[in-house]
Amino acid sequence: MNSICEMLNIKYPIFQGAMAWIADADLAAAVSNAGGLGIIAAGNAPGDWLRSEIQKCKTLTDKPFGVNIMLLSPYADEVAKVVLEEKVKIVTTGAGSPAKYLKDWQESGMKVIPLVPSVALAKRMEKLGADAIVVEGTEAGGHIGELTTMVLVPQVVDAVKIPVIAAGGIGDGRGFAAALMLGAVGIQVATRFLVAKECNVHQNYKDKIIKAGDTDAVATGRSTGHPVRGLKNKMTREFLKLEKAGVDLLELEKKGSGALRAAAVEGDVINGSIMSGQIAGMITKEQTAQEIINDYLSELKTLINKSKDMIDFDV
Ligand code: TUI
Repeated sequence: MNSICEMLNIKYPIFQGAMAWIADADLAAAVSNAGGLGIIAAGNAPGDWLRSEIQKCKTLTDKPFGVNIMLLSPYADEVAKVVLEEKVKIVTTGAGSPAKYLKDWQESGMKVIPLVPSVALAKRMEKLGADAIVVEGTEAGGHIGELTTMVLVPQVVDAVKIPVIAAGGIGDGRGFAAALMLGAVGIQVATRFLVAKECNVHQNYKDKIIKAGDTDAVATGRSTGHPVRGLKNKMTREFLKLEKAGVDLLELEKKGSGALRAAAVEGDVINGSIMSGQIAGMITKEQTAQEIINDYLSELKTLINKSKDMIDFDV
């Protein structure tokens, strides 16, 4: 059996990536009910919000689900306690090292899966005792690293023994097949689930994703050290202009905060931050979480079945 499915007791090795302000109990439960791993994003939310989403998720699914803790959050300590108290079985982390929480979490039987954007961090997480890792290429949306999924996954697979889940740029079953070929045991998908029928993100946000083309997801903030990928709009154009002009970095960061909430919750897709991965151009319609997962699986199966015929030259 697939190592990550066995470890987490899930049917398919497809994680739903955390999306702050977006990935709530409704989306996580829908993905888990469809056989994947739904993940509630704690994002920048306080502990009581997370607690009620976890409790809601337990009423919506009897399947395993996870919580993602964004380590830059001012509420990180608080939500780290909530996942213990609510006996969440799987925690993923992003935007930092979960070192200070890892022991407490694992002593309570939780599986801990950090997200990393490099080989060095992957090795550090394995040494700390992480159960698996998600390696995220720069094709992903939101807070990103430098390396592409294509070059990062095989290098991390060679460097660690724990299971590797690939993330960033995996928009359909072709990406799923490629990730398995690179040595990953599973995939994490976020942007595609933005347009899930069960996803509560504002309709304006979904419409922007559906309309986006191949070059619409751009990275801002490379010069601040916290690059973030999202769809081009007035906000990204102004941000890039200020960045180019060498405006005070702190001022720039302030401009970024609150912008994701504006787009995701209020539907302000002009001044807000429409975080998105580079695969937005591949998304053409709203679907249920089950339909999205079924698409990945059927495309993967078709490809694997015809993979021998793809080598129509001598090797
Ligand atoms: O975390 C993400 N993506 C995110 S988080 C987010 S919310 C946000 N809010 C305000 C400001 C910025 C973001 C939106 N998207 N992806 C996983 C990820 N983790 N990418 C990079 C890392 C990472 C970076 C540094 C992981 C570990 C790390 O370690 C540094 C260290 O040594 O402590």
